[in-house]
Amino acid sequence: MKNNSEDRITPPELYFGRRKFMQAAIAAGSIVATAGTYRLFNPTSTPMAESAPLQNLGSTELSDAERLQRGFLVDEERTDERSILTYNNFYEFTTNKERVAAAAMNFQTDEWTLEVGGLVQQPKSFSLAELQAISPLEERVYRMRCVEAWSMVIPWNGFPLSRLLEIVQPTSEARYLAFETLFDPQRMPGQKTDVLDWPYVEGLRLDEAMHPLSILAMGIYGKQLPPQDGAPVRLVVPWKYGFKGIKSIVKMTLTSMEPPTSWNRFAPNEYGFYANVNPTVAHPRWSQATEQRIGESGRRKTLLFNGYEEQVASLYNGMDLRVHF
Ligand SMILES: Nc1nc2c(c(=O)[nH]1)N[C@H]1C(S)=C(S)[C@@H](COP(=O)(O)O)O[C@H]1N2
Ligand SMILES: [Mo]
Repeated sequence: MKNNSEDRITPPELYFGRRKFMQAAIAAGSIVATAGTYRLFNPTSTPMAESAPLQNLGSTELSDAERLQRGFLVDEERTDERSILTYNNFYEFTTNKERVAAAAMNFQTDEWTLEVGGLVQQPKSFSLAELQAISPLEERVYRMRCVEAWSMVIPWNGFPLSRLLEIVQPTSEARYLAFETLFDPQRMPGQKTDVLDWPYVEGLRLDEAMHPLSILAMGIYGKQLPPQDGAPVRLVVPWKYGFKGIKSIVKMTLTSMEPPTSWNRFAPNEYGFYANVNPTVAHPRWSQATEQRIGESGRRKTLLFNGYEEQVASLYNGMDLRVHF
């Protein structure tokens, strides 16, 4: 999503349609020009961390019809696991999407703590075991739409963010929730560069954070979240652009004022605080009307609120979505 680094990155339609692309290239006699691309992205050989199966998967009492209606399940083909694990944005490791998995493979998260404080009655530092004990992990199959106009369908395992907030009990003054990623340049070498101000920060309005679709994810496809996707715990808010889904969270703070967010700080005219998916509000440098679903050929129409309009539109009643983009 960053101007200078994105230019170096091969567009996904090239390597996800690699076989076709290679055939076309061979036919055109230009194999030499494509060899580099092929070497760069070969998902079957990308070294990455092995993820253990999750122990505390919960069975949902809801029928599939109810899950569909609530937006917990989407009636579209799931993106294959390999693509989800090998095509990532995580600038703490590298700005090259195809290299994040390898760059993050030795990232250790065993002694993790998540500190929750600010305007709460019960501030608490959660160990990983305590986080996992909050709730059995439900499966949520959500669309994921990056602001760069590619998308996936990801089966997350997680629990509603509201469950954690109920434990710490926000005070009546709390109106926003601020998030912070780990800052540790030894473990996250991308933090030795200045592509962004570190640590990565994000925020939600408290009613957005309390919405049943907002989850803290600890797994994908029934296995522990791998480092490249934000281990050990990351935010998922499916009606917003992917960059709101802050990874590897160490701190959450309830506040009365709108907290700063990394991409808004970086380019306030390009990335708003709300970042709700909206096909009618173009990014200043590209349209948001359509998207490339990873693994598909051709483009899909982008849906208002990423297809979750029925569930979330009421959060924004009376707001001008062009002003609060
Ligand atoms: N800490 C942190 N969180 C982050 C990012 C990042 O660079 N650092 N990238 C964001 C962006 S732009 C996207 S699209 C998603 C990508 O999530 P995925 O790699 O699991 O698909 O993570 C988001 N969360
Ligand atoms: Mo993104």
